[in-house]
Amino acid sequence: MTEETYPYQTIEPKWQAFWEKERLFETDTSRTEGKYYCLVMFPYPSSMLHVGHGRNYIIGDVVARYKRMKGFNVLSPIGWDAFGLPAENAAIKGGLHPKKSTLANIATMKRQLRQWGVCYDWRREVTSCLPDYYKWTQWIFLKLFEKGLAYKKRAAANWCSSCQTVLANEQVVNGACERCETPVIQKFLEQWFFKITDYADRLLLDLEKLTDWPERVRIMQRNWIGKSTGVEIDFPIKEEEPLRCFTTRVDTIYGATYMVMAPEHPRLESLIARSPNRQEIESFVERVLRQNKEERSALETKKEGIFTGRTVTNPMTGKEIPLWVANYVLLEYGTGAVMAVPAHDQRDFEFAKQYRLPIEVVIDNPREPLEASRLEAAYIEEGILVHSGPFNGLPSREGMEKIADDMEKRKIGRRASAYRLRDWLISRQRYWGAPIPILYCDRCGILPVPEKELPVLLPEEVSFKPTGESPLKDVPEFVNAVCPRCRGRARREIDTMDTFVDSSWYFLRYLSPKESKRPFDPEVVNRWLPVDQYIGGVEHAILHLLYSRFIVKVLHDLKYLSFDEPFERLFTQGMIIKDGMKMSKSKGNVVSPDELIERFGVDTVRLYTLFIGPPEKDAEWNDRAVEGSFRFLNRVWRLLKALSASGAPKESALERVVPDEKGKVLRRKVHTTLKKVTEDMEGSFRFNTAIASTMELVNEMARTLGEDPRTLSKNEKLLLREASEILVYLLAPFVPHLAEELWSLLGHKESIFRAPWPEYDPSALETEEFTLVVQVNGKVRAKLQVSAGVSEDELKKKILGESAVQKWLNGKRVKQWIIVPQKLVNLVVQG
Ligand code: ANZ
Ligand code: ZN
Repeated sequence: MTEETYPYQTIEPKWQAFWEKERLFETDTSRTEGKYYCLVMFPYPSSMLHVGHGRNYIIGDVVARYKRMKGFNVLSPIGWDAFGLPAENAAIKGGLHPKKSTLANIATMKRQLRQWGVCYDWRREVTSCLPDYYKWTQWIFLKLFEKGLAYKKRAAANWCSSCQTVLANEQVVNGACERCETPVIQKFLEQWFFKITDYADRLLLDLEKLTDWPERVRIMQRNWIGKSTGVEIDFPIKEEEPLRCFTTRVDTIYGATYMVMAPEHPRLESLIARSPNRQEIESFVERVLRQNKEERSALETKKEGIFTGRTVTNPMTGKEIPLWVANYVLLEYGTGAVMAVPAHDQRDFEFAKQYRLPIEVVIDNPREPLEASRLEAAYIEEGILVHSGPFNGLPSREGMEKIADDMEKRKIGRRASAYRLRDWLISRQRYWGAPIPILYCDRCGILPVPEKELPVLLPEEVSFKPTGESPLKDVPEFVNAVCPRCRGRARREIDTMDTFVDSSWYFLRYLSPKESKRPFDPEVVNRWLPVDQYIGGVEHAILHLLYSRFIVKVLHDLKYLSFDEPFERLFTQGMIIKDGMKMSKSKGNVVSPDELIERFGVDTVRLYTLFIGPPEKDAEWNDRAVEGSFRFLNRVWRLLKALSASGAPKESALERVVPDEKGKVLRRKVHTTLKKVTEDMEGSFRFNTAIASTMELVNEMARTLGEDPRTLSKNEKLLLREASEILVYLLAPFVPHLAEELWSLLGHKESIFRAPWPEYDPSALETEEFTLVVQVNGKVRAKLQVSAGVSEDELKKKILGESAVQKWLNGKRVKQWIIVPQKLVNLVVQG
C-alpha cells in the first residue's frame, strides 16, 4: 500500500457544492410526518469561529445528518443573535459601525460553517438586528405590554460602570459584570421589566415535564427560581398598618425577639418620619444602598443595622419587640421584612449578639438541651418546641403546620411562597438593540407604538459615546414623534431591549422567516414545535432557556401557540479547553481551524472534535492528536481503494452474503459495530465511542483483506463489500465529505444522505458456543463454554482466569499451549 494521503482538497469542496446543488438540506415544512427539528443555539457574530465554537455546530450537523438517514424529515436552520454590546463597544473605540461589523462577521462565519461541511436550510436564515426580525421582537413587547406583563418602574438596578449599562440579575456573576468583570453597583433608574415572576410557579412545575433535559440544567433552573414555602405573618404596629414578614420557620415564632426591615422598604420613610434619629437612619440607609446585594446577603458579610425607634407586636407572644433596619434584609425577597429569631437563625444570631438583642430558645435539641446564654451559634436544626405556649412539646414539622393552621384561622397569617426569581429587567441604555416601542406624551402618558407603525427603526446615524445613556437621545428625528392618541408631541423611549429578548423566540421565526404580516405562521409552528433536539452550551442553562420558556408560555396563553414548552430534548455540550482554560479570544488560547483544515482537511477536524471525548464533557484540545484522526481516515481511504481494485462486486451486496466460518467473524464484527454505533447515536450522543468501535471495525476489515487482495475468495469479497458499505454509513454523519466520495467509489449514484441507515442483522450477532476441554499436563482439569468466534488471545486469557485451572498451575509458567480448535487445549507446565 502506498503512503500517499487522500485528496481531501478536491473531495471537500466538490461535495459541498453537490449538497448545495441538490438542496439536500432544504426542508419542506408543509410535510410534518416524521418531522425532526434539530436546533443549535444561534451564534453571536463575533468574528472568526475557533475550534471550540465548532463543537456545537458539528454536533448539530452530525445529529441532523444521522436523523435524516434514519428517515426523518429534518429541519436544521441557523441565524444570528446579532445585536449586543461587543459590536457597539468596538464602534465606541473608533471601529466600524455596529451594523457594518456585524454583517461582516456574519459573512465570515457563514463561510466557515460552509467550509466545515455544516449544512443548514439557508433559506431560513434569520438575523436579529435586521428590521424584518426586530419588528416582531417589538411586537412581542407590545403583546406583553397589553397583557400587563411589561411595566416600567424606578428601581435600583445593577449598573456596570464600564459597559455603561444596567444588567439583569442573571448577568451579574459573583457581584461583577458577566462580560467585563467590573464590580456591579446599584443605580436608581427608570427601567422596563417583564413580569416573569407571574410565571414562576409554572416555570418551576413544568421542569418536571422536561425529562429529556440534563438533570443539572433542571437543577440550575429550579435553584434560580428558588421557591420557598412558608408563612406570611402580620405584625401589628400601633396606629399603623401591620408589617408583613415572610418566614420558612413559623415554628420559631415564639422566639422572634425583634423584627428587621430592608433599607429600601417603601414603608420605612413614613415609619421613621417622627423619629428623633431620623437623619442617622437615613444616612445608614444611603450607605447600605451603595453595597451590592450579593455582598449584603452573603453569610460572611458583617451584619449592620439601626433601630427605627418603633416597635411591633409579636402576634403569638403579644410582646412588643423592636423594629430595626439591617443590611442583610433585601427588599426583593419575600416581603422585605423578617421576624428575627436569633436562637435559630445564624444571621439573626450574629446581629443580636452585636446589638445586644434578646435571644430566646424555642426549639430544643432533643439530644442536648439548649441554653440561650451559652449558645455559640444559632441552633438551626429541627427539634422540639419549647416556650411556645400551647405548641410546647411538638416536633418542629408538626409545630409549623399547627401554628400555620392557627394563624390562618385567626387571619393573622397565611401560607405563602417566596421566589428568588426577580422580574426580568429588559431595558438597556445602549444603541445596538431593538428600540422599545413606547411613546411618552405629556398629555396622554405612556403609550405603546401602534402595531401598524412597527418596526420602530433604529436610526443608523448616531454618535458612539459611552455616556451611560442610549445614544438615541441625541437623534431628534428618532426621539420626536407624534402621539397616536392626541396627535400632540410625543417622545420616543430611547432605551433598547436586552438581547435575550431577541433570542427568546428566534426558533419560532425559522418556520416562516419571510412572513411580513405576522411573526410566524402559527399553523406551521404548532406542527413543528416543540423543538425535538436543542443543542448548545451549558452557559445558557439559566438565562436563555428560562426566558425562552417564559415567552413561549406567554404566547401560549395568548393563543398563538398550542404548546407551552419550546424544547423537548436538550443537549449541552462541554467546553473545549486549551492549556487548562476555556478556549476564548480573551484568553489568547484560540486554535483557529484554518491551518488544520489546510493540513488535514475538514473531515479530520470534525472527526477529532467528535473523538476528543464524551460530547457533554469538557475536553482538552491537542493539536498533535488531530493527526491521529487524519491517519485513520487515510487508512479507511486506502482500504476501500484496495478493495475496489481487488474486483469486489460493484453493486450493493447487503442481502446476498452467505458467510463461511471465517467470514462469520467479520460479519459479526460488522453487525455488532452497526448495532453499537446506532445505539450510541440514539442514546446520549456517544460519538466518541461510536468512532472508537468504527476504528476497530476497520482493523478487522484490514485483517480479512490481508496482504494480497488478489487471493480473496469470492465469498470474502462479498463480505468485505458488505462491510465497506456499512462502514461508509457509520462514518457518514461524522466525515460527510469522505463518506460521499467512498459511497460513489462503491458505485452509488445518489447521496449517502438519501440512503436509509441500515438495520443490523440479529442473526449475525449470534455466537455459537462449544464445550472446550482444558487439560493441564495431559489431565482433564476443566470444561468451559466458549463462543465460536473467540480469538486465541481471548481464549488463553479465559483459560488462565479459571480458578479450576489456576489450582493446577500453582503459579507456574505455561511452557507450551497445545490447541485443538473448537475441542481441546492442553497446557504444558513444568513438574
Ligand atoms: C424566621 C426564621 C427563623 C427564619 C429561623 C429562618 C430561620 P429561604 O429558605 O431562603 O427562603 N428572610 C425572609 N425574607 C428575607 C429578606 N427579604 N431578606 C433576608 N432574609 C429574609 O429563607 C427564608 C428565610 O429568610 C425566612 O425565614 C427569613 O428568616 C429570611 F429559625 O424567618 B426566617
Ligand atoms: Zn397624547
